[in-house]
Amino acid sequence: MPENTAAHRSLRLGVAGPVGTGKSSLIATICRALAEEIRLGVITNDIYTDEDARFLRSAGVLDPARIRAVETGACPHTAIRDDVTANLAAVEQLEADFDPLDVVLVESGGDNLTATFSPALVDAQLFVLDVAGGGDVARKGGPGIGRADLLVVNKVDIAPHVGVDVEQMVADATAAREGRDVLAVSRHREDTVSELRAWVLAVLAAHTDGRHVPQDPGPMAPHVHADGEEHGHPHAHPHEHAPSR
Ligand SMILES: Nc1nc2c(ncn2[C@@H]2O[C@H](COP(=O)(O)OP(=O)(O)OP(=O)(O)O)[C@@H](O)[C@H]2O)c(=O)[nH]1
Ligand SMILES: [Mg+2]
Repeated sequence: MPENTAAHRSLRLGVAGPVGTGKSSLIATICRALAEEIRLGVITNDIYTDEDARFLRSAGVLDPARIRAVETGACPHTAIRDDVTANLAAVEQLEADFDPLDVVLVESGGDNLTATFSPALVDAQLFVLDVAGGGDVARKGGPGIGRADLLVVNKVDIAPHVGVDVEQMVADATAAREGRDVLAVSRHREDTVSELRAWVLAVLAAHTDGRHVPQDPGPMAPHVHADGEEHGHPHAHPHEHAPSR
């Protein structure tokens, strides 16, 4: 049996970003573009439901058994960064049940601009913004915008309707990311879907031959937990979950 190193197991690819920016749709698009070529699995995270998993199953882009939900029961970032146990168990179970898988996509519950995956859970991560959030968002930075492996500026088909200049938004994002990858994507534009598909295949190739090194985009913004434990400087963002670490 091959050693269980990164190079011998699936590429675990996280998809994070604010609520409603199109994470589930992007995963459906990736599955549609690649399901015949590579072996895929999907883990979704919702706070109280399995709605995203049900949406993806009903999209008919992947065997429904390969799409599983983790109900986090707390702030989404907790389950993808502070205590990844439930997600890691779900990913490993999926990998064991469908061995071998090439890529497992992990969708974070929609969170704020600073939520990122721990490199203990994923090998690479996408951060998804949409043009409806406004052209300025990309400039505002934060760990996901600044240092995720790929920043997706999503729903570019509606840019004219929300008064956003996509080229400018991509240029701002590229500057904020010091040249890291940025893609303008719409699920309604095949040229952008092809670019996204090529990006995933390139990271998979780099992962498989050991060239890809997982990066930690960095912790989320300092915040205070409900028990009063401070992480960085205090900031009005109380949580109901147990303290991390
Ligand atoms: N016009 C347009 N709408 C899109 C696109 N992608 C997604 N949407 C729409 O955006 C809405 C939210 O999409 P989801 O994929 O559910 O977003 P999400 O980020 O998974 O949402 P949460 O999981 O709730 O945070 C839906 O109404 C989608 O149909 C796109 O490329 N263009
Ligand atoms: Mg979703």
